[in-house]
Formats: sequence, structure tokens, C-alpha cells
Amino acid sequence: MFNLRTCAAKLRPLTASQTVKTISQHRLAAPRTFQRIRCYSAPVAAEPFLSGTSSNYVEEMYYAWLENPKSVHKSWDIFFRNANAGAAPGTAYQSPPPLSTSLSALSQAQFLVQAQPNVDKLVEDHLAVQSLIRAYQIRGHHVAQLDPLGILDADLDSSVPADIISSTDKLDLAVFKERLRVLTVGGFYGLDESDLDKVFHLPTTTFIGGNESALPLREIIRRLEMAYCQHIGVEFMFINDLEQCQWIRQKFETPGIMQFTNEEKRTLLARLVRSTRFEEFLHRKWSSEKRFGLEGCEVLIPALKTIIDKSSEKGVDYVIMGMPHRGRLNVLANVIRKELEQIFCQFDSKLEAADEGSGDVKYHLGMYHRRINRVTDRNITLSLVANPSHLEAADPVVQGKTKAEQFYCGDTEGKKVMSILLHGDAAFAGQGIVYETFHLSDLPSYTTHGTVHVVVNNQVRSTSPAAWPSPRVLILPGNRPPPEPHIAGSRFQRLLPSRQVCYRRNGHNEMDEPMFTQPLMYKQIRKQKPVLQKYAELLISQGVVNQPEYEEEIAKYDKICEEAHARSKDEKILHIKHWLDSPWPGFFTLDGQPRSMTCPSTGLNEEDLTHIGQVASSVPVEDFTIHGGLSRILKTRGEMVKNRTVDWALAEYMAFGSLLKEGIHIRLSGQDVERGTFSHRHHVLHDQNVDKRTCIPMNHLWPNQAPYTVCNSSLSEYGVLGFELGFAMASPNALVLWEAQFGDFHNTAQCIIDQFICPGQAKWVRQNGIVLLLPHGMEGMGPEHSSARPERFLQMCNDDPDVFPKLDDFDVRQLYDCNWIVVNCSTPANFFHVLRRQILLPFRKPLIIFTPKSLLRHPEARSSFDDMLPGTHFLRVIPDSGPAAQNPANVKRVLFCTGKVYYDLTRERKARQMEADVAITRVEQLSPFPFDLLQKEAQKYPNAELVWCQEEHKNQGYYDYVKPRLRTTINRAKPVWYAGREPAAAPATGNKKTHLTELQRLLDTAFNLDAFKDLA
Ligand SMILES: Cc1ncc(C[n+]2csc(CCOP(=O)(O)OP(=O)(O)O)c2C)c(N)n1
Repeated sequence: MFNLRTCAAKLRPLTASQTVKTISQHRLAAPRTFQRIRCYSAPVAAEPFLSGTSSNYVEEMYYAWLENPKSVHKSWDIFFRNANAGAAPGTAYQSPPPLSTSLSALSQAQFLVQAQPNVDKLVEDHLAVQSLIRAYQIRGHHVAQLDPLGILDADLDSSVPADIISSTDKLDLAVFKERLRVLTVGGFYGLDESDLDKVFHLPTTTFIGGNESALPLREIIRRLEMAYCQHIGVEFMFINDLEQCQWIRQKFETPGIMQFTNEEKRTLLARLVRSTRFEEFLHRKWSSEKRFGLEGCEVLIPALKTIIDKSSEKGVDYVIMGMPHRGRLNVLANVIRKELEQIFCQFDSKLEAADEGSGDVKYHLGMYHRRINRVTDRNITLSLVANPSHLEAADPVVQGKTKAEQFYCGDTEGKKVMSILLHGDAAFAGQGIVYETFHLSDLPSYTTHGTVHVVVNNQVRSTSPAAWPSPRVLILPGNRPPPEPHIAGSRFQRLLPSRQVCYRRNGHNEMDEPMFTQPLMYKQIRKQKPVLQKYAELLISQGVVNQPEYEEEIAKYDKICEEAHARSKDEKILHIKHWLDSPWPGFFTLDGQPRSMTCPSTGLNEEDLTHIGQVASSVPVEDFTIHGGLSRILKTRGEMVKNRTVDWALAEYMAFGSLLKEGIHIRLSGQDVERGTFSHRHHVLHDQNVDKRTCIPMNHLWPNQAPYTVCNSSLSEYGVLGFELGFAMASPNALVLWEAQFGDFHNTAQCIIDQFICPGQAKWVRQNGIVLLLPHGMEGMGPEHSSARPERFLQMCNDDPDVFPKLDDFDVRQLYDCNWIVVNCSTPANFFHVLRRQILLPFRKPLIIFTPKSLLRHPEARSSFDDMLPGTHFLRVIPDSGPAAQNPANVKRVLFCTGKVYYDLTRERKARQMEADVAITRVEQLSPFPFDLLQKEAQKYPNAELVWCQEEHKNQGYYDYVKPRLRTTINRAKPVWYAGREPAAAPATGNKKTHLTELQRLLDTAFNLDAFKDLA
């Protein structure tokens, strides 16, 4: 209020000509007629000469005067000023003076009305009306009747905003009058009751006039109430973009915009019948089964279908959806059109599962369906992404999948593929991932060009009142009849959140007793007529349908359900693969099996290695100046290529570059991945002389190569990893990698790892080849930044520690059986091979790679081209090849290790001249565990002690995973000793000296051949 007043006060010193200028600008924007202007200039109308054809002439004069008061004769100027300033009827006109009179005398003598105060009044009144309009636009939703139960007020605030004149059913007439009096007479707006019938110009920021450019105040208020204070609330004035605000205003204010044809009303009724009767059918058949029904928010189905119809009409042909448990079966049945028998047989507890893995409960499963949209007669594909119970976790996954589908069909503006996300009100308000997902929406490599968000606000969260969402919400449709306003569609392709305020007729699930915790609310709910009944009664009263037609619609759908139920009894077995949300056509056989069970050599010919190396060490565009430091890095790369060697960065280049040649799209995403956190990668070059000019050499490798996307992500792990997982879901023919800045940061994305990546295939028979690059290593950097927590990934591997697998082919078959692959490579060549293998395998598994930090520049951590040529492959285990291996019977100890500690061990062994006594075997693929190769290693050194050595603390790292499996490989014939740091709570010490002491201690244990004597 204070602001409005201040604003008006600032405007007050406007001169008459300034006022006129403003009005004339309005005229240019939207042509108006003199008549309407005369409406508020009542004295003008009273002039006797203003009749018949002369009014046209006067109108022209008036327009001319509006634009420039000096352009008309002084007498007209006086007349219009007097008229506009409120001169009494018949007095505005002053006959022109004799020609001899001086003009200055004329102006003094003939202004009957003190123009300035009256012009001020005119301006103030118009400003007041503008403020009133604006007040409705900003705060109208506060008085909208959103809660069908009539209990809660919008934003939990029962007060009517002070600057709104509301006559909604909360206020009786007397209250309304009093309110108006307070706001008008000497009150807020300086208008009084007599102004209600005065006609006011409408500003261009409102559409309530339709074709009218001015309306009486009474009508202005009525129309504003119709637009903003009924059963839809819209909170949008925080949007900075004028065009978007105008679009929303137009969609809500235009008179008649909420009118529907009878055909549309019948369609809505039919959809409401399906939505309602589906839940009733489930309730009748399986009254004691959990299904998280939609009762109380049945309008969700017509709303979603309308969104899809409108989108299809605008050219969208693929809609990807994510949603929680509430109403999911109904969405599957009536929006996506999953066969009803497939849904019903999920309720049959006697059916056996056809697929391996855990499967999932019916209200988490996904779905993919291509069909004709009956309203638009266009093909549309609908996909509902499977999700875990973790509310909102699927949001970024849906976005990533949407982005990928847009990418593959060249939809750079999101006009063909779009996403819809449904949310519970409590989850939407409380889960941070909602924000993390929103945050991706404006980043070029992550935007999906807009998402429709629908919040199902049933006002409860399990057993507690749900916090009404504080995030700004655009549209708040209520679940009360008529449900027609649930029409959405935005040409801005932005986030479009809408909230459906409804109620929950049953408990959190159908087994719950809601009266325990929400007694009064449920008393109110029990009194509610179902929305279908209310809407049917309304349409019958309007003559849109008649009772028999309505009953026939119900009977028709009930019959569909009954027949499907009968068919569902023929199902003998439950197939989760019928619930796949992302099929990969052509990748598997028709039975969903891999096309082969072999993996070709991951090696590459010398020519390609050299070519990629050369591009990686050059700037492939002209007139492009790179930083001097980078020139040196590229020069060093060039020298390595000449010497036929690679370091880590080059090995990665070789893997990516070779796959791009084979048509595999590569997408590397994460914080600072373009340069590389450790400044080793430099996949995007920056021109030092031209701002924002960049070059990605990887995209200059081959003619017709697949595109390479490398993108620095926002500072989000949960959101971005979910997004990349979704991207990887869309196609098996892409290598999608997410790199954590440091490995430990993956834990803020733990939900994506635990709920999707690790068990995804087991729950939803959906494979995924995403790669996680997790920098890991104890390098004296303190408790953070050291450990990527290998123990957590290894603990979730599904291989049995106590059983030696009976397999002919460990190389591929073992991979096929696992839930994910965990590796820690000690050489660049092995890193190169494992990346290529990821794509050359005939199936997809997530790949977790613990990547190095100091090894990126370690002079010994280099590989020769020889280790990458055709015929070479990923080494699951790298055996010792030195003196110990030449004479294995003499070896006293075998140190098994993985990753960077290998270099510490070899240095120490050399220093102690123990190369013949101690063999060092590197386990490069931790999981699935290379039982076969390690068995051979153990057998090769029959007289040696077996020791697992790691730089991590004993309760962390790999020990707990490796020890039982190593014991299984040797049939528990010998102990497996431990050399490493002691158990600890933190992953690493923050003290450099302690770090070095600990390292030396573990090396001492590793090479002290008596260390375990007393323990044996
Ligand atoms: C991340 C997460 N935390 C807690 C839960 C347990 N839980 C399941 S449903 C639910 C209430 C959700 O309320 P709301 O979002 O309003 O949806 P509604 O069930 O009311 O439709 C909760 C807390 C969960 N599934 N996920």
C-alpha cells in the first residue's frame, strides 16, 4: 500500500500536457473512439453543439488536442481542458474572444475550472484504477476460493488484501459495502462509491476489456474478480518478462476465455467418468490393496489429457512424464493408455515374475506407448519414467531423457519433445531436488525448453498437514466443478507450474485411517459430493447431456474395465519388461536378449591413434589464439604422440575420438569438466583475443563423426547425475559420462546412485550404460577431496563373495550378470580400453571408475600405443611382469592392490631391492571380481603369503569386498593379510605429516616379511 501511494505521489506533478501524452500513447497502442473518452468527460457530452456529424469533427479535434494541445485553436484547447477538468455541463465552451484581444488576456480570463487540481484528480483516479487492476493481478489469488473443502485459504492467509475490493462469497453485501467505503471514501484509492459508474480507461496491462478500451469501475471490479478470484488463482506478477506476464494476463482476463463448447464439456465429462470409475473399479475389486488412489483429485486426468491435446495441437509428438505414487495407476490407464489387463494382473498376488531381478511395486513402474491422439488425430508417444519411492528423484531423470530425445531428433527448441512433471504438494515444497532440477532449465546443455509442472495439492502429507508450497506457483486450479479451466499451454516454453488444490478422500493409502490425525478435515471430506457427480448435474442442468447419456457413459467404461479384468485372469506370468519406459529398438533381440555374448577387441589402429593425438595437440581452426600455458600443454601432448605414448588425458581423447568416428555420441558433463578440475583435459579451447570464442577440437576429428558434447554443469550433483542418467536412458548408442569434481561429492547424489544406477535393471529391466568418473586418492589433501568411497559402491555389487562363479567366459558373461562395473585403472591404456569396452559390449551396465589425480601427471603413469593397438583389450588384472614373475616359486609375498598405491609399492620395493621376493598384482576391475584371473595369480606363487594392500583406511576402500572373494578364489587355503591404514571415522587426515607417516607405515607393513608371522 505504501508503495502504491508513494508511486502515485511521485506521479502527481504531471502537467496537463504530460497527462495528455500518456493518454495519446494508449490511443496509439489500442485505437479508441471519442465516444468512450466522452464517457468519463461527462461535461463534454452535455455541450449542445456536440451532436450529429459535428461530433466527428470534434473527435478529430480532440485527438489532435490529445497529441498536442497547441495544434488546435486556443478556444478548443480551453474547451477540452475545461471539459476534462470537470467543468459543469454546458460551461466548458467559451466563445472565442474578438480578434483584437490578446492571447494572454484570453487564457487568464477563460479557464473556468482550476485546471491543475482537476487534472490531478483525473490522473489520480486513473492511477487508482490502474493500481486496483494491478492489485488483483498481484494478490487476487489470495481471495480465490481454491479449497474445495472450504477450510484453507490460499497461502494459509485468511485476510483479504487491503487493496482488493472483494465481493466473493466470503463477504456478504454489507461487508462488501463497508470494504468499498474503507477503500474509497478518503481511503485507499481516493475513489468514492459514486465513481463505481464512472468509465475509466483501461491500461494496456489488462485484457479485461476485451474489445472495450474503457469500462465503468463496477464492471472493472466484476471482471477482475471473475479472472482472479474464482476457483483458479494465478500468482505470476513476480515474472520479470513483460511479454510472459501479458500472455498470462491475456489467458486469464480476456472475457469469455473460460467458456467451453458443449463438445468440449462432453469430452471433459467423459474423461472425468473414466478417472472416477477407474478408482471405483479398483476399490470394488481390491478393496484392501494399496494403490494410492486419486479420489478427491479426479480432475487430474482431464487436466493432463488437455495439456497433452494442446501440446499435440502445437506440434509436440513425444511427451515424457514423471510422477509420484498418487494416481499413478489412473494416469497409466487413462492418460498413457496402458492395457487395463496389464494393470489389473499386477494385483494378482499368485502370478510369478517372468523377469530376473527384484521387479517393483505396480505404482513405481514406467511405461512407453505410441498412439493416435484422438483430439488432434496426430501420433503421439507418451512415456512415464519408472521411479523409486524417493519423491521427486525422477525429476532430473525425466529432464535428461527429454533432453536426449530432443537431441536425437534435432529438436533444438523443444517443439517436438516436452516433459510433464507431477508432484505431491508436500514433496514439491520440501525436496531440494525440485530446485536443483528447476535450476538446470536455463543452462544451454541442460535446458529442455520448458516443462509443465502439475502439483496435486491434496492438503495432506501422509498424516500431517502439508506445508503449502512457498515456491512461486503459476496456476492454482481447484478441484471443484466445473473442472473446465484446467487448460494449459504456454508458448514461452518455460517452466509452467500449476497446482491443483483438491483433497484426499481416503488415507495416505487405502489401508490408512485418516480420522486418526485429520478428524475435522475428514468430516468435511465425507460431506463432499464427488466432482463427477457435481459436474454431471451441472451439465445436465445446462442441457449439455441428459441423464441417460451420462449413465450410458458410465456403463460403457465399467464394461471396459470388467472385460479387461476377465482378460487379466488369462495372464499366467508377470512381465516387468512390458513396463519398459525406454525401449531401445534394434539393440536387443525381440526377446530382449543381447545380440551376441562377445566383445570385440577394444584396440585401435596406429593411424587413428596418431590422428586423434595430433588433433588433441593442435588448434584445428584458423586465427585462434590460445593461452601460452595451454600451448605448452599441447606441445607436450604432441611430443607424446610422436613418442607413441599417452597420458591419462590423451588416453581419454583416444577413447572418445575413436567412438565418435564410429557414430557414438559422447556427452561429458560435470563441474568444470571442459577444462578438467585438474587442468589436464582442455577439451574446450578459448580464444585469448575474442571474448567467448571457443573451439572443441574433438568435434574436428572426422568427417561425418558423431557430435561431442562437453558441458560444465551447474553446481549440483543430485540434479545433474539424475539428468545424465536420464540422458543415457534414451539411447544405448551414446557414451554418457558424469564426472564428480572430487569423488566424495557423489554422495549428494546418493539417491540417484542407490535408487536408479545400482538397482535400475533389477527393478525395471531397464539397462543403462552411464559412466561415473570419480577422482579418488589419498594425497594428503585432508578428509574431503580424498575418497570417492569405493567401499560404498563395492558393498552394493551383486556378486556373491562366497561362490566361485561357474562361467565359461568371465570377460563378458560375468559383466552381463552384474548390476554395475567398478574399476580403478592404473594405466592410461586400461582407462582407454574400459571406456571403449563400455560401448562395444552388446549390453549396457553402469560403469564406476575411480579416476586419478596425481597420476594424471605421474611420469610412470604412461602407456605405449602398443598397449592400445588392435588385439589389445582391457586388463581386468595386471600381473607382475618383473623378476618375481620370472621365478614365482621363490616369491614370498604377493601384494594385491588397485589404483595409485601400485606406484608407491613399486617405488618402495625397488628401494628395498625386494623385486624377486614380492610380486605386485594389480586388480583393475574390482567388480565383478576377477575370480578366474586372481586364482591363477595365487596359484602361480605357491609359496607366497597373500596380502591385500590399500592406501585407504581398513574400514574403507576395497578390503571388506576383496578379502572374502580372494579367500574364495583360493578355496580358503590361506589367510589374506591386510596392509593399509587403520580403521578411521574420517576418510583421511588433514595433517600432511600424519599422512606421510601413515603411508610409510603401510609400506613398511607391506614389505616386512615378518609382519604377519605372529598372527598366522
Ligand atoms: C524422499 C522421500 N521422503 C519420504 C517419503 C515417504 N513418503 C511417502 S508419501 C509421503 C507424503 C507425500 O506427500 P505429498 O507430496 O503431499 O503427496 P501425497 O501423498 O499427499 O499425494 C511421504 C512423506 C518418500 N517417499 N520420499
